[in-house]
Amino acid sequence: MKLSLFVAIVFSVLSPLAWAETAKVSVNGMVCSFCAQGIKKKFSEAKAVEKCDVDLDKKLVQLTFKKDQKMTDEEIKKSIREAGYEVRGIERISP
Ligand SMILES: [Cu+2]
Repeated sequence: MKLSLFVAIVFSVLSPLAWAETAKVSVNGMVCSFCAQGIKKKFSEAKAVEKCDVDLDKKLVQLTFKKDQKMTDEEIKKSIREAGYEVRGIERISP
């Protein structure tokens, strides 16, 4: 009984996150925190993006989309290109 209550609470807390689709975008040419800031700023203007995390070590931009919203590969590539960088690959993680 206690365990099932615990599980129910955990799921109710995590479920909004579980719905969100994320994309891991590997980006060429991103080397310093200024690059990261530029890319974050670019995606802060994108309606569908809830959160944008940049990992400089792995050269990864992780985009978390709002519920029922996402960007196509082309839209992501366009935004990265406009920020001055090149996309190497996009990996989608669906709930
Ligand atoms: Cu830089």
